[in-house]
Amino acid sequence: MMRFLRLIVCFIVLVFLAASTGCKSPLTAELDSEQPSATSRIKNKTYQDLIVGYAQIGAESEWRTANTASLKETAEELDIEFRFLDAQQKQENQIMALRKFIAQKVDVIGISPVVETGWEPIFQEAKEAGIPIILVDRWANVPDNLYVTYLGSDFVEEGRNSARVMVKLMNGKANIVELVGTIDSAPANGRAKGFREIVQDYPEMNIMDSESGDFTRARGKEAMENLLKKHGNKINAVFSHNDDMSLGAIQAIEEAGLRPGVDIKIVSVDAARGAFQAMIAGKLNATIECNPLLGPQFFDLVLKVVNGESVPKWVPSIESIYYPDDAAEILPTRKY
Ligand code: GYE
Repeated sequence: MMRFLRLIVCFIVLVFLAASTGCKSPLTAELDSEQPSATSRIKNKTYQDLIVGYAQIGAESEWRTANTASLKETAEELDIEFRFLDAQQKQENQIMALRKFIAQKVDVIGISPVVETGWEPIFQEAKEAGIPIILVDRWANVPDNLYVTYLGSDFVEEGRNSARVMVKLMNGKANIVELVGTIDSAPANGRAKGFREIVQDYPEMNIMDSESGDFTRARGKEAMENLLKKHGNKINAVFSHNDDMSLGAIQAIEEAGLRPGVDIKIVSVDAARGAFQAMIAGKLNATIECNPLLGPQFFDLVLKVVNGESVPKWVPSIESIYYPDDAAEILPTRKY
């Protein structure tokens, strides 16, 4: 009897707890959902209501300059309060920028993480402060629940395309040196991986050496000088992770008395104006497009996120491949 009474008391307590903690039976939940919820009654935010913080990597390349301009121009057009910080290619500066944005209680944070790793603690801080993070251009290696979406390119596919182009250009036989972007950055990791995925099926496509040029023209030139010193005339192909490093490499090759684009074929990534000019001059053999004009798509995502709309976990950019043949015709249409 006592046991039975105890059971009844437990049941009543459980029912009471469920009711007071908002636990609902499927039926009551369904009925409730027909009423306008508190959030749907709140008016949707517009661009003018928003404060957006953005932690940019730096100004290392033509690509980055175009990317920054696209973000700033779009923010201005849409009349958004845009707080932009340039981290000069240093992760610690990006972390400081994020901390600042959290203290300022911005609505959304956008970031192009300079490297892939080391973001979890600061992303966690933003999450605890209720500020959503959108990854732009570069991906960060963090659990899915620490960012809302990633807007950017498929770097592995860019690497695969670079290799496909290189295989054709060299008829499946080459001594390649690789100019690597910023070490541990998503584009450097992805492009290196994709390139190898294709090249491994061609036994005579030999990746002789790799050196980082940190995505800049000056460092690309230095890296190419070192590689030429080490391997001399053996090199007949360069895979460069971006156009700025390719332009640096072109200078180094010319200074070594060789013809870039002829003695040493070069395949590059970005499709910036400088690459088109180099192709017209016959010094670069192809460039794989990586689109930096992400401003409009970024702010579109920001608005959706603050208004609770669902967004895909990855929004990829649409990209092409360009060759010297039609470079002169295409150059005037290029926006970066
Ligand atoms: O390819 C390079 C830039 O993250 C995709 O960064 C971007 C890369 C781009 O410095 O030029």
